Amino acid sequence: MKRLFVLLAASILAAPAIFSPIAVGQAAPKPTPEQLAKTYEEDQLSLEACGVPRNAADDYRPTPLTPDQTRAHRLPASDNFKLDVVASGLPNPWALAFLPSGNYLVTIRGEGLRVVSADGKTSAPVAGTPPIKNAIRLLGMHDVILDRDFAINRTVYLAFVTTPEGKPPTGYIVNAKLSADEKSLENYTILKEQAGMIPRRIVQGTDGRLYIHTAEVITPYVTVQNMASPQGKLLRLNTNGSIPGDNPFAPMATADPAIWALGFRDPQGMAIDPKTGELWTIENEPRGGDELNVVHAGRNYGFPLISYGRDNDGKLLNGGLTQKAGLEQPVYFWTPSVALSGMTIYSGNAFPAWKGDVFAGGLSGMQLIRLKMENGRVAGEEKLLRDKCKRIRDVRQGPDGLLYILTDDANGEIWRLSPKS
Ligand SMILES: [Ca+2]
Repeated sequence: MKRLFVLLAASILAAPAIFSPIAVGQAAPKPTPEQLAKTYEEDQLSLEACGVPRNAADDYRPTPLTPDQTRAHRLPASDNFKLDVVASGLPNPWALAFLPSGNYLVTIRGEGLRVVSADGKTSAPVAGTPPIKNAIRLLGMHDVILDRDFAINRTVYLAFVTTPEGKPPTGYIVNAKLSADEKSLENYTILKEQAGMIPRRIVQGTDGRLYIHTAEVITPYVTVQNMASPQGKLLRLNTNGSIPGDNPFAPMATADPAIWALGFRDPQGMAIDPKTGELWTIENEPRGGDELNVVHAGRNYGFPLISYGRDNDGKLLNGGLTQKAGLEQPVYFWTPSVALSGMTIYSGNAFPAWKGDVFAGGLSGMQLIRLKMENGRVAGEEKLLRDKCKRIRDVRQGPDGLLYILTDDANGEIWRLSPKS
């Protein structure tokens, strides 16, 4: 138990600064090796400025398969937004969803679920939420999403870990109905339950199915390539918990039929590209090598057989192998780690310059990452909000097209980015 805590803590502790802004509107120049080195150094300095240790000070940098897979050139600094604090005093919030009432549904890692009113007042815990009890502080209530027909059916889905009396820590994916007054969850139904499973994020696909990303954080990560285990996987369920008939491994007698893709370590962010319907995810490797992936049915994303990071003890994973036939390459990776959290792909009208960009939170990296995408590849990277020195837990696009951010803190906050007038 203690060991797991230490591993989790290590994976979430990490890095970065204030980059000299390039004039907005200026074409982004191709970076020189010196500039790339500066980017790295600046990240390290920004963490130091925040009073936290540098992450991977030895600058371990394995060679990418393609040059656009890491350390993309730095985008001109965005100057198109202002930041407002919507709410504060949330103890380690994990995920954020938007209710049609204009209120926010927020998961609290160690507790459950709360509603934050549009004007920032936090409710008592939502009654009827499954009890969260764990010896491991970093596990608990993770994601919440609304069903796409929530306005009609009031259905929400939750992903969490709790420790039932006399049992080991157990992962759950459940659905429930939120009462009309938003004060209680009405009789939740378990869709999947498994000892040791760490469900992190849920997304409802364009097909209406639930996609659930799960983690495996204990060395040597034996469950990740084990088809009988739902850990370190992307799972796909019908909204009532049954298995879709076309799940890729359903015909395999020895496989968990919920598995849709495999080979992940600790995925904490997931989003549908509104243009293509593709499922994009971000995950944390133990030390360096955090990844952005586009996930397709039946494929193997490689962990721990290949990785651009190292294990928590600093040793190479599988001899430092980074590529192998039959195993998917990440679209992009980060060395050192930024400890990725939530993500969104921006599709709103409030920030025309950001349309199609990937946003991802950084926990130990204390930053909001923006990736400019071109044809499914990363064309540039910006690191926002580093001057705030806050661990960023989630980033979501609101129904109003603004960006909302959760900070990971005993006094966690909801931030809103809106256009600068
Ligand atoms: Ca991978």
